[in-house]
Amino acid sequence: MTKTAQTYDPDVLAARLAEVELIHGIHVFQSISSTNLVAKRLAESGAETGTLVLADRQTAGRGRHGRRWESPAGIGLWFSLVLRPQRRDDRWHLLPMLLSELVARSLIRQFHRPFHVKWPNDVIADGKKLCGILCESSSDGGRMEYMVAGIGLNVRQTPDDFPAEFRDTAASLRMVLHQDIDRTEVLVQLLYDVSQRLMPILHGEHPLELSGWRDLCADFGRAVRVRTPQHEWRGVLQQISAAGDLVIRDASGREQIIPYGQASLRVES
Ligand code: BT5
Repeated sequence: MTKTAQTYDPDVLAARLAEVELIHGIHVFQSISSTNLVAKRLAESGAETGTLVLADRQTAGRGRHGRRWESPAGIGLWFSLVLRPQRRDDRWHLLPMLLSELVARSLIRQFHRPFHVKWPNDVIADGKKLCGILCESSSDGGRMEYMVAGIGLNVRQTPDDFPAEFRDTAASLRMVLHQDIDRTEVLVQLLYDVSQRLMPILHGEHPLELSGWRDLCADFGRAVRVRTPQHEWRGVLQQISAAGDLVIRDASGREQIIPYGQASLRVES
């Protein structure tokens, strides 16, 4: 399969996203450092909820804990949203989990095949990472000022487009669906679906909860390795607590609870 060039047309995007309640203001870039960085700057200068920052390419795309997010031109969806929750909620730190569920559900609706979530911030297809989410927030005296939700979704890559280090662990929609995909169409549908579920939560009408996330996680009962900078655990994944913590049973039968935050999870079998 060859790849025809796909660029974003800001007018088409504005017209297609006009019906999406969440979206207020669209900033499209050909190449920027990181959509999260630009969205944070916009938020600092007052950008409202639903400001969308979209880049064809990121030169310094970021993952969690300073890791790199590969974001070449023409083949992925790299975007960030500014969100300003209207209600205090001590569960906003779970936004990456919620968003991974919403992305997976939207892809299931669009493409009628399974997609899964992996703790804490990934969407998985055929056991490989398809999408990663990075949320950053700013608060003032305990009050959440804004959050920036960054989503990176691989759309049109072939295996050769990924760097060798994660060629075996990364996937794109094209690789799992065996067809080329229109990025703009996926984005519009995705934002529509995210908006439907997120607006009532942002308005405080619905709680942020994880039951729907659990239904899409295929890792319960599997052997896992969990790492933090200080420690490593091995065990079988039992559950995710309401607070988003991992609950694993280790070889001696003891339950270990690993807080949501610094940890990375690897599924071993
Ligand atoms: C993430 O971090 O998964 C969060 C990624 C968020 C990216 C979006 S793109 C728009 C917005 N702007 C940004 O600057 N970032 C957000 P983490 O769980 O730390 O995973 C990072 C790891 O995934 C890397 O260390 C690589 O091993 C792997 N990786 C990097 N690029 C990838 C890609 N395109 N596809 C699959 N895996 C990748």
